[in-house]
Parts: sequence; structure tokens; C-alpha cells
Amino acid sequence: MGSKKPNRRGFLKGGAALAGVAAGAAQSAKAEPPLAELRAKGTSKEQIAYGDRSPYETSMRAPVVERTSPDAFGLMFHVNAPLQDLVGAITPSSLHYVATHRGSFIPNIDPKEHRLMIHGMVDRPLIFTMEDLKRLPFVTRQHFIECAGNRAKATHKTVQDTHGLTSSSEWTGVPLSLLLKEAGVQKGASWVVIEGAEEVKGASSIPLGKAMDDCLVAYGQNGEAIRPQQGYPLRLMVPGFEGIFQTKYLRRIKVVEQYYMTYNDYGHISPDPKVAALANQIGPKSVITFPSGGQKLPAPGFYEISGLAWSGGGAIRSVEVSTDGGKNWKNAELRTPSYPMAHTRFGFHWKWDGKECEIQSRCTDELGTVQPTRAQSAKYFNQPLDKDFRAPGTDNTVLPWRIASDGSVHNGLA
Ligand SMILES: Nc1nc2c(c(=O)[nH]1)N[C@H]1C(S)=C(S)[C@@H](COP(=O)(O)O)O[C@H]1N2
Ligand SMILES: [Mo]
Repeated sequence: MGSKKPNRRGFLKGGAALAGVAAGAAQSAKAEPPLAELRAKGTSKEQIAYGDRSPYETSMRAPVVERTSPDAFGLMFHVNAPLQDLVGAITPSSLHYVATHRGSFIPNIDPKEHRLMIHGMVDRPLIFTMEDLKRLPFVTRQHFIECAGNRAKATHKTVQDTHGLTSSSEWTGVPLSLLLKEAGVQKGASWVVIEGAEEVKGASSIPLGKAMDDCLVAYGQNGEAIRPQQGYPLRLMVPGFEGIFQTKYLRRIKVVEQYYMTYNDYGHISPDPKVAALANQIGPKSVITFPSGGQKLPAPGFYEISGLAWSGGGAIRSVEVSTDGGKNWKNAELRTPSYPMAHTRFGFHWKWDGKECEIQSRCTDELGTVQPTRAQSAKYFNQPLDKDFRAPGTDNTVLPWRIASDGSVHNGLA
């Protein structure tokens, strides 16, 4: 918070500004069925066995605006997470974004049949069953994933459209370094090629230094087995790297002596070595999820601006919010622990005066890197913005939301 801590009671005292109604007046019109009726209906085995959300909660993933899923062949492409509806820093597994870069049927893998092979430039090629992996020392960490295709453009309406290709989960698995040490990496090795088990393979190459640093061979997501859409039964987590490196349905790791071009790298790798070296790490990025495009503020008064910040460079150090089109910036509060390469939730107290305005957020990570504006990014890449105002490179730029005097919220690029 800027200089002075706000006084919470102050907000409550100014209660007229809040949209609350006196107790008693806000009773729901629909009455609960009487207990006898509920009793007669009984409790289903399913309700007892595996929980469902309330039927009143209808938040959904949605295909990216640019491509339908499933397509005419039944293939699934990129599907956005409903960031506008989420609270906290963890994306519920059922709402985690999904990206299958060449289109895919989600494979149905029997974990008893699944194997992970580590081979190539190693002293002892190894094959692990899922049971083998679960016997080994594990770690649990929160990490975000973001697709390189997560880019806002002027025609997008909601934060689900502009930023929905990122999600954050708590992942559990075995450090990749442990498996590689067990296999014994040979002298001269410098890259690993990672391959998935489904028809498109999802292969990508990562530097050995990263593989030995903080990568996870993950089988757990948010306290249970990884969901099929996220790579059941096993995926590689490469914290902070672009989504394409987070190989799902992980089945093969080959230790090699040089960079290997895979099918997936096509279109992702730049011939400019400087760009290529930086391209796989996600820059510091943040976005306001409330109020955001498509929502409406019912009246002037107090609102808590809320949003998410994340960086491939480490933990989020600070988030600033501007409510006057980027002229003045004030520190937001970090409302969740800022773990390295994980979504961090921020909050910011705000009183809307009912006038048209523009709100935006920008973050700084632990390396001191500041999230750029679109203009700064265009200057850095020495490339103009296109007609949709898409940022060049991977888009980690600041996104403004414009609030009209009727309270409706719109994409500030439009
Ligand atoms: N095997 C496999 N791994 C894959 C992909 C894929 O299609 N197949 N898609 C990649 C892409 S492009 C992204 S952005 C992330 C998305 O992970 P998610 O679907 O769990 O959100 O997985 C990556 N790993
Ligand atoms: Mo992706």
C-alpha cells in the first residue's frame, strides 16, 4: 500500500458507498424446498464420492476467439481460462487453460502401462513406471504456465479473451535433476529433448542447465492426479518457460550434445540467437481481472480492484495500479504469497467517482524487470503495433481497461 495503511473500518463507516443492503431486505426470492422434500430426494452416491460445484456457479473455459474447439475433426485447440471469475492464486483444475498446439484428442493413458524413459548421453538408460516415480523424493510447488500465444488484441472483449491462456496450479513431482543424476549425464551433454506420448508428441528441447535446475516431472496437480487435459499421468514442468516447453503425457527424455529442432520449435525459434535465448522465458506480466472487460460497475463508490501478476524471471516483488490512464501509479497489496514463477494475486482499494476513466496494472519481478507498455515493447522490438494493437514478440505488455460513465468496462486497446 502506498504510504499510509488504509483503515478498514473507514470503508465500513462509509457504508453508503458500498452496494450492500440492510440485513433482512436481501432474502432470496426462491425459498429452499422444505426439509422433508430434500430428505425424500436423498443424497446421491456421486455427491458423497466426488464433489461438484454449486449449480449456481457457471464459470466456464471457452475456446480462444481465433479458433473453435472442438473443430470439424473433433480436435481440441487452445481453450481459455475464465480469469474474470477466479479468486486467489490457484486456478481450479477444471478451469485450467488447455493448449494443444497441433490440435489433439486428449489421450486416454492407463498409468499402469505408462513408462518414462531417460536415455541418450547417460551412463545408465532408465525406464520408470508411475509406481517407481512415486517412490522417489517429491517436491510440491506452485507454478504458472502461460502459452506464448496469450496475446491481447483490440477486438478481444474480456480478460478471458485477452489473458486466458495462463493458469497456476500446485504441482507435485520428482525433480528432473534427481532422475538425470540417477541416469548419470555424460560429459559433453548440453541439451535434453522432451517428448510426450500422444500423436502430436509435444516435443521440445531445453538446455541441460535448466533441466538440472528447477524442472519437475509432475504427477500431481492441486492435490490430486494431473487432469487428462494437463497431461495425465505425467508432465514436465519447466518453471517460467513458455507453455510449449511444459510437455504433457511425458514419456521420453533424451540427453543430447546440442540443440535439436523439434516439430514444435518450428515457428517458435527465432534465427536471431539473442532473441532465441530470451524468447523461452515469460516476462513479468499482470492484468486486472476485476473490473475487467464485459463487467459493469453498478454505481459509483468503493471497489476493490483485483488482478494477477506473474513472471518467468522469479517471484513478483511489486504491483502498481493506475486509475487515471497511466499518469499516476500507486502500489497495490500482494494478497497471496509471491512464489517464484507462480501467479500472485493483488488487491487495490479504489473509490470510483462515476467518471469515465482507464485502469491498468504493471508489475516488477524479483530481478527488477518492469512490465512494459505496448509502446515500450514496440520500441524494444523496433516493430510497429499492427491494426489489432498486438504487441510484437510474446506479449507481456500492460493492458488498460476503460470504464465508461455508465459503469461498463471495455478493452482499452479498442
Ligand atoms: N504433449 C503435449 N505437450 C504439450 C502440448 C501438447 O499439445 N502436447 N501443448 C503445449 C503448449 S503449446 C502449452 S501452452 C502447454 C499448455 O499446458 P496446459 O494445456 O496444461 O494448459 O502445454 C504444452 N505441452
Ligand atoms: Mo502454447
